[in-house]
Amino acid sequence: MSARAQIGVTGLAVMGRNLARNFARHGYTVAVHNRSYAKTESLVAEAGHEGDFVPSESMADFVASLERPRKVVIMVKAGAATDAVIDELVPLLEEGDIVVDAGNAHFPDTIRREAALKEHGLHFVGTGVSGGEEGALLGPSIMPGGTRESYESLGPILEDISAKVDGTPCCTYVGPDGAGHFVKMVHNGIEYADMQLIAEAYDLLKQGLGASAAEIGEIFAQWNTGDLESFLIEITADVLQHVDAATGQAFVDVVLDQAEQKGTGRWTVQNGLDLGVPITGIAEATFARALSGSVPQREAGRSALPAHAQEWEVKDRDAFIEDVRLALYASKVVAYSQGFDQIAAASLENGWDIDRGAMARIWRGGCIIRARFLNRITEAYERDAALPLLLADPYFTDAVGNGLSAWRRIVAGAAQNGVPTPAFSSSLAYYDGVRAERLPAALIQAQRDFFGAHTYRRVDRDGTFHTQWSGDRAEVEA
Ligand code: NBP
Repeated sequence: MSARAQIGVTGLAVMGRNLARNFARHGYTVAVHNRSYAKTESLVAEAGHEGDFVPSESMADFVASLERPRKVVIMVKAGAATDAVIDELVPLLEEGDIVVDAGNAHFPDTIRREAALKEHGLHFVGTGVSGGEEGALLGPSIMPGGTRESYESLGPILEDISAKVDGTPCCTYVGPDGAGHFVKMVHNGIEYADMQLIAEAYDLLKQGLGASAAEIGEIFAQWNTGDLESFLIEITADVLQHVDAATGQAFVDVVLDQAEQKGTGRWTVQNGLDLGVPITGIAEATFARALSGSVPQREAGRSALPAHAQEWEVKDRDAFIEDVRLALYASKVVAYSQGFDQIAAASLENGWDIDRGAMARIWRGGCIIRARFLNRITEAYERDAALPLLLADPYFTDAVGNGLSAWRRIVAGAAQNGVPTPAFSSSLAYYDGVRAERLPAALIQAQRDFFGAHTYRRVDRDGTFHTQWSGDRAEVEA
């Protein structure tokens, strides 16, 4: 076996197969391997003409077919399968070789694996890949972590096969060890928030206007020509206009209203809690999916709980549609602002030094949350790399400020009319919270000191204090 492949892919289910084809189509000689040989054979039989593939049945032959330093991309089911493949690979590799995990690993696993492979002199590059099957083939958004040294030889290949926007690759070095998978996780969390906000906008238009799915689809198609232009808005317009062949009804009306999740939203929320970062948009989106799937509770609630809501009387159809659009945009800015805060907090905690503007740049193409609006985020972080709050960037302050009255009208209207808008409402509450001169947290600190002697700080002098609540109520310095 001559070592002539420039890159190898092990794990040839939908994602690995398409990624391997993408490398081959870009002129790379690609070593391919899968646990069961049938997938390798079918890839070479069906796509062999697209480029230069070097198939191997055994892992040893696969490794032997790679030029040094070897670059092996693992694309298997995240979790135990990844560890099994790593265990098989490591004894076959040599110092300086690069192992890329392009699956959807949880970032603490990536940190653990990176440390373990470093002991063997190997580079381990936990890499987020977004864009699903089609992205893997035609150009995904790629978020590689690991060492900078590994990026020097691996980066150009990944940039080559990534999506391009205005000629710029949707791939850049993210940061050490788990940084790439962390950023991919937050990307997925933001995707949850974006989808929930779009779903709430759809519901508002449906309930407020009594509009049909197709009519709402046309509104989304119109929105996709402006600031909201994005892959998710585009597919929403398409889905809403799709008719179910079996019944002739709007497709969305025949789909069961119970959303599922694979777990990345949950990971993002769990991490937000660990870091103490209020990612309310992502959390509400994750809980909204959970509520939709809470079948016994929904059955009980449906029959027992009165609405005492008003009939929604929308007097000006066009003005209402514009209000929903502005509220959607503002809520979306909040969700992204929170997600970027989470990246900043994790970057600080882990010493990752993540460039947030660059993350927005590599999400502009290839991935599910690709959107025109991401350019504005990159520009905001170019103006101030240490920006503490995306919402406070002048562009976003203006953009959200212009829609503020509309946002308040929509959230108030939804509450009065009994339409659940958890993400719209909590985003507005976050906005009002983060801009507040003074929050009722002062009372919470006083309560905590009362029942648990947790102490408090004062507005008028430095130090930490406790009031002797059960005694003479004298204040003592703690
Ligand atoms: P799957 O997640 O369905 O995994 C199937 C692959 O894992 C097959 O190649 C299978 O080999 C291999 N595998 C398993 Br299962 N256990 C193994 C083991 N113990 N040892 C070696 N190989 C093992 O594939 P996928 O949908 O292509 O996704 C691949 C990765 O990409 C996942 O981590 C996924 O989360 C991530 N991802 C997926 C998408 C997407 O849209 N699908 C998007 C982004 C990222 P076999 O053929 O021998 O059973």
